Amino acid sequence: MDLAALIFDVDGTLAETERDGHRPAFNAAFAEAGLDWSWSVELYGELLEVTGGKERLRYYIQRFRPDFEPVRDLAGFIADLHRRKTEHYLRMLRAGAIPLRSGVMRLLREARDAGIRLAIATTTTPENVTTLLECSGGPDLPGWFEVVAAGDVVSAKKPAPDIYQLALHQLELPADACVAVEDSANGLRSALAADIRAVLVVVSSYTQRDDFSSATVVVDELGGPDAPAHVFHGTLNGDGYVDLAAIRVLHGRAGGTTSQ
Ligand code: XBP
Ligand code: MG
Repeated sequence: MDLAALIFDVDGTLAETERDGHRPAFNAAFAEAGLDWSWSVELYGELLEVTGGKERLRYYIQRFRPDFEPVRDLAGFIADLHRRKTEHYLRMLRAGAIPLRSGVMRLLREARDAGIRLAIATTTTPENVTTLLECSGGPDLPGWFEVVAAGDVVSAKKPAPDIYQLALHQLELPADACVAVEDSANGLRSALAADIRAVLVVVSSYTQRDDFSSATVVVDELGGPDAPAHVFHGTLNGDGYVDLAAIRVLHGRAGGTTSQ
């Protein structure tokens, strides 16, 4: 199939949200709830193995706070703490604290101008996606995405295929008409498990040591005309950065067709 859509992950891919966004938001929620928990940069890297904020909180309690007894049921306690965390995170986004990564707006604009459809497949909470797009990209940016598949709408989060399958279903497209753009091994596994064979990985601060050997192309940044991307794996055709022409070629190499 010809390339019809790009499906983007959010955290780590559109923006470096984890270390200085989600992590301090969790810590602020802990402090607000009177908990003496604090997630360091290093510990958070370990916790990122578990996707989804509520799932991450549950894992942390089981692994690091086995004697912790919430005053109410654990699921309710986690949901409440996570709600507080989301409020803190949204406040940071509204303050413009987290910019989009380099080349993101350029690539989105190029794809949109060429009639390539745009979608999101992410583990994070839907409001986080809309607010990041609005506050870091511009008020119109959320409207550029035809499909936003996010958070708890599926029962199994990445690396399960469910969120990519949902995005494909809502786009009404087969997997071979799409390219997924990801930053983590969990995200790569999720896209591949949904049969999307063309996956571009843009590594992020926490994922540099992940195994990306099954990705089509792995780069450090999307880059731009004045900032070439460094290629870790695969071949990036074109002018040395990720533009739509390069994406069409990688899509073709992964089994799609490359006609314009
Ligand atoms: C992102 C996540 C999310 C965020 C936090 O993974 O795992 O949990 O860390 O967001 P991916 P929430 O980039 O693979 O989608 O707290 O809203 O879940
Ligand atoms: Mg990610």
